[in-house]
Amino acid sequence: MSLQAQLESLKKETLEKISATDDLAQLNQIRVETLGKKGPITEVLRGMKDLSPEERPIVGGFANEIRDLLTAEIENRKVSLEAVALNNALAKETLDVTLPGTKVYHGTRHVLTQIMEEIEDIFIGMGYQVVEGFEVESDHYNFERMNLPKDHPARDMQDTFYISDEILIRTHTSPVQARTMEKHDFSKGALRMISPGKVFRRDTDDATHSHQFHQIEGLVIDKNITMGDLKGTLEVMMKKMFGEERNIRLRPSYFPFTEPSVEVDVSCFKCGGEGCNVCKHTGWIEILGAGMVHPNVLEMSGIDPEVYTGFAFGLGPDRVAMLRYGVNDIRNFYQNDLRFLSQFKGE
Ligand code: 2NM
Repeated sequence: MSLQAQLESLKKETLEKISATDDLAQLNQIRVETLGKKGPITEVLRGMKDLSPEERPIVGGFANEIRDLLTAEIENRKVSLEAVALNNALAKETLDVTLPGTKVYHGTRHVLTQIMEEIEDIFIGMGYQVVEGFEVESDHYNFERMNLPKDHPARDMQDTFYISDEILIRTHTSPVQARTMEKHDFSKGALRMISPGKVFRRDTDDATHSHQFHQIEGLVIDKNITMGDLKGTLEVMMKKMFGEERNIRLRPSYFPFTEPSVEVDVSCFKCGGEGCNVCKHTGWIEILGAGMVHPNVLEMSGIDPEVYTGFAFGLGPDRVAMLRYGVNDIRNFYQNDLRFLSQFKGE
C-alpha cells in the first residue's frame, strides 16, 4: 500500500473513532495515538528523508493536511463533549426553589423577660434609669439599710437563704436602690430608677410560691416628691400595662422601708370592674406595694430627709404574667418545659 493510501485509511479510521467516542479521556487517547510523537503521522513525516525529491512535497503536503484536519476534528469533538458534560452537570445541579425549606427553630425571650422588658420600656420612657445589682448581697444592704432591724421577722432563717451570718441571696431588689441612693449626686438632679431582677425566699414551693421569683422595684427621690407623684406614676404604669380604661386605688398598708405605705389595686382588666373569676368578684386586682420612702432609709443612705422625699414601689412580674395569661401555677415559669414556654411568642 502506498504511503498516501495508508494515510488515507488512517484518516478514515481516526475520523470514525473521533465521532464514535463520547468520552473526553478516550478522545485524548486518540489524539496521542494518532498525532503524538510515536504516532503514524509523525512516523510518515520522519520517513520523508527516504523519499525522492519529487514525492517529498506531495506526501509531506498530504500528511500535514491530514494532521491539521484530525487536529481540528479532535478539537471540535472536544468542545462539543465538554459542552455536553457542562449541560449534564448544570441539569443535575439545578435547584428547585419551590421545594419547602428546612424550618429554622426560632426561640423567644422567656415570658417573664418579656414582661420585665415591657415595664422597663414604660419607665425608660419616663426618664428612669434601669439598674441591676447583685443577687448575692450582704445582710447590711438587704435588711439593715431597708430599716429592717436585727430582730425583724423577715430576717428569720425561715424566710431568707443565708450563705453566712452576713451574706445572703437577696430577698428583694431593694439593696440595688440602697447602693444607688448612696452614690447619687443630687446636684445633677432627681434620682429616678427601677431595679428588675431575681429574688429568693425560703418558701415551700406551691402554685403561688416559688423560692426564686422576680421583682421590679421603683424609686424616685427629689425635693418635694409627694404621694400625688406616686399615685400619678402608678396610674400611668397600670394604664400602659392593662389598658387606658384602668383605674387604681390605694389602701393603707405597712412596709418597714416606707411611711406611709400602701397596697395598690388596679381595676379588673377582664371584667372592667363588674366582678369575675380573675378579680375574685371584687372588681379589683391587688398588684403592687408602695409608699413614701422612710426617713430612716434616706438618712442611712446619706440623704437628708428634711430636704428630700421620695416614693418607692415593688411589683411582681410573675404575678403580672399569671394574671395576664391566666397561668395558675407559678412553677410553670421555672420548669423550662417548652410546651408551656413556647406559647409566649413575644409579639
Ligand atoms: C415594695 C413596696 C414598697 C421599696 C422601697 C425601696 C427603697 F429602697 F426606696 F427603700 N425600694 N423598694 C418598696 C416599697 C418595695 O415592694 C413591695
